[in-house]
Amino acid sequence: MPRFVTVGAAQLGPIARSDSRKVVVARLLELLRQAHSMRCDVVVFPELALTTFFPRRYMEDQAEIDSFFEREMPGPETRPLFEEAARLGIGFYLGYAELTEEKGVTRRFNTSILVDKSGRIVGKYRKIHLPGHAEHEPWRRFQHLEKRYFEVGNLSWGVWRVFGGLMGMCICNDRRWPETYRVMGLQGVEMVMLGYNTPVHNPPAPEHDLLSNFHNQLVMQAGAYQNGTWVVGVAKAGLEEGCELIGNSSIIAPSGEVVAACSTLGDELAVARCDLDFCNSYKSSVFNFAMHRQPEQYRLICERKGAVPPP
Ligand code: ING
Repeated sequence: MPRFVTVGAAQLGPIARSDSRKVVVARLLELLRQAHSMRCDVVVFPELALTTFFPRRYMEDQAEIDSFFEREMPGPETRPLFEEAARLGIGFYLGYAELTEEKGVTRRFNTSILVDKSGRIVGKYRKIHLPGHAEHEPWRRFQHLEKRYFEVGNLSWGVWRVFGGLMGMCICNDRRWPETYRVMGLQGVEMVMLGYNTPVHNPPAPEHDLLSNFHNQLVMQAGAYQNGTWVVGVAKAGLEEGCELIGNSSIIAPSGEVVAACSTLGDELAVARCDLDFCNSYKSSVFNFAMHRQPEQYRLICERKGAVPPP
C-alpha cells in the first residue's frame, strides 16, 4: 500500500513589527484553508511564523524582547489555528519564539512544533545552530542577534512517526549543516520539515549575497539526496522591516529534485503529493548506511586529526 503524504509549503510574506498575533494567525488560517482545498495532510509554516524576525533589531528592554515570545502553545491567540486545523483534519509544523519556565529559570528558544491531524503536539524541536552574534554590532545594515535572544536548543533532532511516516524537524540555519540531516537520517527520517527567515544580504560575507537562493536550494537538495528523505523548506519572505528576505520555499524529493516551489515573495502555498516509499529507492541503494558507511574509520581519522567524530 503506497504511503502518500500531501504536504503544503505555506510561505509567508513579510510580518510587520506592529502586526498583532491575531492578524498573523488570520493569514495562517487562510493558508490552512487553501491547503484543505488542495487535500493537504500537513502544512509547513516558516520559522518564527507569528512575528517579524525580531533578532534583526538590538533591544535592551527585556519586556520588549519578551513581547515576541509565546509563553504557552497553544495560547489564546494561537488556539484558533489548532482548532481549525483539527476541524479540517490537517497537521502542521509551526515555528515560534518559545519562553518557558524550567525549575524556576526562564528559558528562551527558537522553537518548532509538529501538530498531528487531531491538533495534538506530537513533537518539539529547539534550534541548535544559532547564527549571527550576541552583542550589538552597529556596522551591520541590520543585526542578527539570535545568539543574544535564544539559548542553543537542547532537544537534539528527533524523528516522529506521524502522517504515515517518519517525520523530522529543523530550523533555518540548521539546514546548512550536513549533520542536521544525518542525525535524522540515522533515525530513518522520511520527511524533514523546516522553516527559515533568510536575508539576501549576509553582512559578514556580502560576496555570497548573489548566491543566497542557490545556497538555500543547494543545502536542502543535498540534505534530501544524501539521506534519502523528502525535505520541505518554507520561507518568511519579502521586504520585512526594511530587510530583504529570500523566498524560494520548496518541496524536495529524496532524489534531490525540487517537485514544487513558491514563485512569489508573499503568502503562497506550494503543494506536492509525496510518496514516502520513494525514500527507499535511495536508502536501500546509494545511501544504504549499514552497507556503505564506515563510521569507525571516520572516527579513527577524526581522532587522529583531533577533530570531533561524527554522530
Ligand atoms: N537565517 C539565516 C540562515 O541561515 C544566514 C542566517 C543567512 C546564515 C545567510 C548564512 C548566510 O538562513 C537564520 N534565521 O538562520
